[in-house]
Amino acid sequence: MKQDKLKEVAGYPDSMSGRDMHYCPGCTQGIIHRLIGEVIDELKIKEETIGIAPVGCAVLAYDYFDIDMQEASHGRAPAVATGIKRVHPDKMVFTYQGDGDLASIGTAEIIHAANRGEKITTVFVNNAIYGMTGGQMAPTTLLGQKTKTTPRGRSSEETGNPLKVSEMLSMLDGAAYIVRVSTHDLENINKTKQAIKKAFKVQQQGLGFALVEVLSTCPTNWGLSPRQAMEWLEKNMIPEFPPRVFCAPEGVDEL
Ligand SMILES: Cc1ncc(C[n+]2csc(CCOP(=O)(O)OP(=O)(O)O)c2C)c(N)n1
Repeated sequence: MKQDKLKEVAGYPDSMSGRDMHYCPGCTQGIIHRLIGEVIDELKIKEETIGIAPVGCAVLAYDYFDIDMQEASHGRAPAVATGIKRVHPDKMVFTYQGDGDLASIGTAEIIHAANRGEKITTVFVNNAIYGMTGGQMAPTTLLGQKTKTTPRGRSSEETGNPLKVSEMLSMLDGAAYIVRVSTHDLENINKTKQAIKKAFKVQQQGLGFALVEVLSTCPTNWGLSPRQAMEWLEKNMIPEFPPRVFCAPEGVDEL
């Protein structure tokens, strides 16, 4: 019944299942899922798209899309995507990964997939924390940010500095399109959708590896209300992780 009501108001992308999501109030992962669903619908690629779900809060992503999905073990989504794309070069293959999954245990996989120029697309959700496991420090945790494992705030002496994944990957020759976007307000959510669409089109045209880093919220583990979390993202994450295009193939704006 809930689903029918939602359909009356807005409708669900055809490429999504419409199941109720388990995300906490104020977490923007549901929005990011929806944007991917809208892009798949608009590009009319539902039947040829294969998504790779991560380990992290989005572990159940396969339940929320009505497309072929494959679960990967923690951090290994780019390796799984590589295998699937090479066997099915005509398919649209994307990974969906958090910052613990992609930038901690899976650092090697993402660097080498990007460096090889695998023709896959990665949606990288940066919420500056390990959400699923209860709020431990991630590589992207901000200096001074309190987490379960940095109760006095992250210090660079002890745990290094926030890892700038997009900056790093864009240095690699195999990277075709690397962009950072955010979900803290409507304007930025719309930009996020456009970036995801371009990243899919880069793959469609065989131009190489594409990654969209999406700044996201984790009100539960940040200890904030949904509204405060949006404000915290804008105030604290945007200066450290400024949204921008890091590299793009020629003519990307016409895509
Ligand atoms: C091999 C392995 N190591 C550790 C874990 C525990 N673990 C599950 S999810 C996770 C981190 C998730 O954080 P992130 O990728 O940022 O995603 P989020 O939950 O914030 O969306 C960890 C460490 C695991 N499941 N498997």
